[in-house]
Amino acid sequence: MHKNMTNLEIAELLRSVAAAYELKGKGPFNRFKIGAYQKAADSIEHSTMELKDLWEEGKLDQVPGIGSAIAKYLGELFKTGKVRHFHSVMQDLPSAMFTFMQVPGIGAKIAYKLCQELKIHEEKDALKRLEELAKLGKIREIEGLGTESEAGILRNLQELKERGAARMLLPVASSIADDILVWLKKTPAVLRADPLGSLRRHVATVGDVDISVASDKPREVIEHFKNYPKKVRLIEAGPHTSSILVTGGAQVDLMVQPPVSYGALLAHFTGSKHHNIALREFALRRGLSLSEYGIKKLRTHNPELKTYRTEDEFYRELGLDWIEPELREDTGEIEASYHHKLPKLVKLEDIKGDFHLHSSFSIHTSHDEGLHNFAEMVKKAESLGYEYLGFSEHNPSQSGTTKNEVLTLLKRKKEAIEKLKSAKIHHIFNGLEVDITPNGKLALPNEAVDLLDYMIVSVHSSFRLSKSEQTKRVLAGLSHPKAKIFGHPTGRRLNKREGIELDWEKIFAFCEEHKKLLEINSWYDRLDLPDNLVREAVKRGIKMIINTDSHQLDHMELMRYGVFVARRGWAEKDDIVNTLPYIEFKEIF
Ligand code: DGT
Ligand code: CA
Ligand code: CA
Ligand code: ZN
Repeated sequence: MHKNMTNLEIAELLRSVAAAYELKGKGPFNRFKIGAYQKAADSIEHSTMELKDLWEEGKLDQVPGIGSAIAKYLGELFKTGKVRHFHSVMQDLPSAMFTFMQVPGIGAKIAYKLCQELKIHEEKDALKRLEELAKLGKIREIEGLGTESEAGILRNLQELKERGAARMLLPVASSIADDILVWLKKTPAVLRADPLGSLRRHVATVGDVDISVASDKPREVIEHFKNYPKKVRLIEAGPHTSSILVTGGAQVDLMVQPPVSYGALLAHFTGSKHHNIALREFALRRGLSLSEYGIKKLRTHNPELKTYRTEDEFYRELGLDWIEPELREDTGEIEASYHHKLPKLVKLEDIKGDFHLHSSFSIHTSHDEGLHNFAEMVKKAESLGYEYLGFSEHNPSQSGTTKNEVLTLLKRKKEAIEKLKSAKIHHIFNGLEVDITPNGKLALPNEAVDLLDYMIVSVHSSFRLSKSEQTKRVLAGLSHPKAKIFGHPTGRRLNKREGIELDWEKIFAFCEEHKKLLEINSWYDRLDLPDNLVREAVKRGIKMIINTDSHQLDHMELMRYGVFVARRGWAEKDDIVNTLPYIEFKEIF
């Protein structure tokens, strides 16, 4: 417990108190208290306002779910960093118990039992010990638990580990950074400010937000940073660095350097770590030592520090071409830079069309429908400067429609699109996103396919087939001549679901031979094909298409995230077919 706890931490604390009451027995009074603490925890977890701010404004009792007793305890917490009553309720209980309760499926009673029977009391390494003992079969020996509980606990421990490592999705981290940049620029001491680290490299998920500032007054900048209105806690502050925790729980690291050495700072904190290490070794072999301040020549009597205003000058000093941040992962970029062979990465401005759009045109789709109609989406595409687009609603539901109904629906859609075309609004393609069913068949009758210009074929079910079955399934689905695009190929959902297992050697070979396109889906929790597979595809000369998978107009602006993925995979304009002008693009379909 301490004075500056975040909402999430407070919610967890209240759940611990509830658990303590739960162990104390079943009296009606206890049961009432347990409910009250749990309800307060739920409400705090979902509150958009920081609880401490509300307390300072005297509005704590206005939060639904927080009664006067709990409000009083929270006041004590914010004032003194402790709640005597909570201490007295929880003091006889092993602290490891509350750690165990983070594991899904472990409630207060089981947690307590595990502590007693396995003799784990301290929080430190509690989960690790629990895992070890579960693997040794010690949990099944506890009365009331069995092999099934043991297996469940092991599974849930694994899940917790993965979730514990949950990272922010790129757009979330970007918007946190943008807000802080606006704040930083409010003081004249800040001459320039940039997001660095994984954020600047446009990694799909971001651990913490790194920000650099050019300034001759670092102290003023740090003070201003510490006053950021959404700060919930100061982690540390030094003469030119500081870290804070902001609303929502993200950590933000700040680094300040004078403008003369800003180039070195950018290079040092853009990373990745592996790129930095490789670059340092590369420099050392040339008798140079790198730091966030600049470059020193070693083996001279009086090694003098040379500073760099820009990253370009910094890299040039090392005999290297400037390297795009997306490439800085130590996967050959330093070598390529040295030989002037870096790729000319594809850019957002190169994109001339979007081919994965879900409109509201009703064809009784098997999955979700879009929100906007053809004309609205066409207009949006025009505002984005596109030359062409393709509508690809989900196929009609197989269980809910007969074959004749499907044909009627798709004829109607074709006519509607023909009408748009004759109005010469745009170059419009009539597509469909079709499920590849678990047995490899497409969820659309063949006659219906004849009505389409193209199909995106995708996996939307049975994600856990074995690698060989899954590969067979996908290749069967892709083998139809009109199945031009393999949609969101791995099916991953970042922080939610692992991708399907595929034999990529076979998939690539098939795409190469039959000129199939791999989609780079820009939806921010897909970003699928992932960047490492993009890189493989680029190496083999397999073409890709970057789509947004939009279900409404503003989704169409997510294209940039797909472009980031392509860039991280070293893709150039030529690797991405929707950079082609219409005349050449239409030849593919
Ligand atoms: P993240 O935050 O996990 O998404 O990934 P990054 O790449 O932002 O990593 P972070 O925040 O730990 O570090 C920020 C920058 O600092 C990173 O871009 C490279 C640099 N850096 C981190 N660790 C090291 C290190 O051990 N050595 C060197 N030379 N640089 C490092
Ligand atoms: Ca970072
Ligand atoms: Ca960091
Ligand atoms: Zn899909």
